[in-house]
Amino acid sequence: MKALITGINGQDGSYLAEHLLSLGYEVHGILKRNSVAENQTARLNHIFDKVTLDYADMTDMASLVRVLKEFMPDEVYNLAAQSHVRISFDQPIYTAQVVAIGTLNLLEAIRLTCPDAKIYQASSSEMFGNSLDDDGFQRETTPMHPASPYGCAKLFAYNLMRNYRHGYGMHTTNGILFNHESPRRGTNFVTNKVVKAAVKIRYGLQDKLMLGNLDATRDWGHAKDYVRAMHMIINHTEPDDFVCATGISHSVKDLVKYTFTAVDLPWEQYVGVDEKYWRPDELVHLKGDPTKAKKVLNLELEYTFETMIDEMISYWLEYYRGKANVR
Ligand code: NAP
Ligand code: G4F
Repeated sequence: MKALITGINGQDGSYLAEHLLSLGYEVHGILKRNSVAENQTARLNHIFDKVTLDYADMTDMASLVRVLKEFMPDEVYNLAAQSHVRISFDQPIYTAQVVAIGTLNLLEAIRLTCPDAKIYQASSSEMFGNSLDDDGFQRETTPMHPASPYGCAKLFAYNLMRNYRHGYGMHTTNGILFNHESPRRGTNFVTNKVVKAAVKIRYGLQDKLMLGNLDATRDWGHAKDYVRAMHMIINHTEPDDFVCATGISHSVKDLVKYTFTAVDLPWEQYVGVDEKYWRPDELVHLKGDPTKAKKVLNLELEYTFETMIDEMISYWLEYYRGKANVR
């Protein structure tokens, strides 16, 4: 089996590449051009010789057609995105070009070159916005009212998948994934920002941590569990849409308390709030109902919030050990 991953050098792309290689797939990915080429593939260093990479960009349909024609994949995982919600308010047009029009470019490119390929779209719980069912959960049937340019662009891409499924009979699927983290998470997302800062403070390498909304709640799972879900979703007999979530949510303040306690620091002394990390519109609560994925796909998650944060803490403790002026 041959898989093409857009966004292969991102958090999820790197774990998905590992997972597919372990299942015996030939794995191919696209990279967009970056001036510091060596940093761009940092998450792939350990499997660099096992995957093939080609330059292409979601905003350049000709480049997508070229790569698809060359590789003719059985499965395409569309993970590429400007994926930072706060930054989507600063760069709304670019975000829409990559996430919304980029997905349309990819779908058209697949329709022209390899229409039988199965497609997985990295849809997001950010599409729900502040819409909740009466029981406080979001699920596949919850109305979607996105609260950011990123969420709006993801909703466009989600609907395209459904439209190409119904209109052209293509095997297009959506994983509606709630937040998922790991030591490979970008350090400007809140979990890795908090964990990295707590460890640096513990080692005397940083004085303070400034955050935005501490009351927002998120349903945080582990990226390793969720890439297994991606493979299950694309390979389900009928193309369909699935929520992937833990069903448990925590506030940003809970995350801060858990992390600082784990490294033996009183969080109140070190954590402040800076308005620059607030968003013009805030998605306040996310908690997903994973019932459908559990029942239909038999999806079981291995990590809990606590084991995931512990793994991230261990990663940063190891990273800074030796560089530290421990106090
Ligand atoms: P990530 O670490 O930010 O990775 C995004 C990837 O997209 C990177 O490889 C990036 O390459 C690539 N990319 C960005 N713009 C591109 C372009 N114009 N052309 C080609 N590639 C481009 O995100 P992630 O956390 O792995 O998430 C993977 C996908 O799932 C994203 O679509 C995200 O929106 C979605 N999602 C994530 C979560 C979550 O909690 N992690 C939840 C729901 C949905 P560079 O690094 O070189 O820029
Ligand atoms: O870690 P975050 O930036 O993730 P957010 O906005 O929920 O988006 C992530 O999850 C989505 C799925 O729901 C993905 F689709 C998306 O691509 C991305 O992976 O922020 C989480 C919460 C927010 O409520 C934010 O306001 O943390 C709050 N927060 C508080 N202080 C902060 C900060 N977020 C960031 N990034 N930085 C802060 O200093």
